[in-house]
Amino acid sequence: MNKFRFLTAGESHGKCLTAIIEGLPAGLPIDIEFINQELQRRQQGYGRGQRMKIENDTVEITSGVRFGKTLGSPITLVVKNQDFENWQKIMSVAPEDITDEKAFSTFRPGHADYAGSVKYNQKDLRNILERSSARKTAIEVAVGAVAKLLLKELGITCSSKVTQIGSACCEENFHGEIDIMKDQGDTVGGKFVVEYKNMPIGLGSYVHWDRGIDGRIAQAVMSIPAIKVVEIGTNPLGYKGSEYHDELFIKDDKIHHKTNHAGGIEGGMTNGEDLLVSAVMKPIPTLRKPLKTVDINTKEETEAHFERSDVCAVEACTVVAETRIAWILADEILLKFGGDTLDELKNNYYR
Ligand code: EPS
Repeated sequence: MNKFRFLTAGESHGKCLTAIIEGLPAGLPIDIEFINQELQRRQQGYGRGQRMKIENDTVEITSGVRFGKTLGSPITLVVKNQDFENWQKIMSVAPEDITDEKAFSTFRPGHADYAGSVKYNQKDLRNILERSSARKTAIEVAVGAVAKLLLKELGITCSSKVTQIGSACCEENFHGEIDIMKDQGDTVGGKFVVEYKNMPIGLGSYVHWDRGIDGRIAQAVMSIPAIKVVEIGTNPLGYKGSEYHDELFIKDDKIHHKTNHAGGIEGGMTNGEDLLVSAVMKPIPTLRKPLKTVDINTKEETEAHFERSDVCAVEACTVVAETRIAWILADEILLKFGGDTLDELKNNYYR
């Protein structure tokens, strides 16, 4: 069973996004400013849409923290949707408020609309869009920021960078690529890498398929909306074994690897080298110049629904990926080192 557990709730234009986290030790300092900075990072990046001008994501903590430190009890986080003010009637929970304002019936290819409408038997695709929207990644980042605070206590640090946007592999061309796509009413994806430093050895295991930390990280990153590829370390295609594998050497009584093609994971376990995770995000499927599709009501071919969206959200996605990896690392650390208090955890960790 997982040690660091949580659920999130909330629709894109509903009142708020909520999370309840369970499993953190007592005594962990909670820096709200840090959580808010992470939320701000997620809102940024060239190519974001109008929604990010409306929102100013900040967290409210309503349980589990007293005088700046965790109590060991469940922690509740709330991020308000500022845009709810404009959607109160449309997103009302009351049956008498039913309306077809903002309803839509033309599936966006590449989005959850079609499969979601069949699965949940919905004719108003708004009922699919609202929770499938990447808006929920805001509360996920807040949860990840709390996990990062635990990692920071153990000296584990994180960074990330965008390595490709569309066909542009050089940072100087990223904005140009996004501008071209915007002018064409199109969208663009890209690739990024996340790095965690000062990693402990032995998180994860080879003993069962579901205990490999590489598999857990891959799931956490792959299930971010629009992610299609996750890589750990160097993509091994085209390498010989003798070129790919990282030779070991000893210096000052410590064992190191000469290179880090493995990206810090061997045999489903962290090996003490930097953790390197890359991922590829597809272009966002909501297009100003819509693709061909079918209307769920008329069953006729038509053009896909368009509503306000981002041209490119790869930079924001790096923050989401960082924080999703933080969930897994926090969980594995608590599983391996345990402790009901931060002091107990630290004693076990540094022993
Ligand atoms: C997002 C909020 C959404 C979108 C975007 C991400 O807000 P709205 O739908 O009101 O514009 O901007 O989500 C998508 C493009 C999507 O397809 O899910 C956010 O907070 O990141």
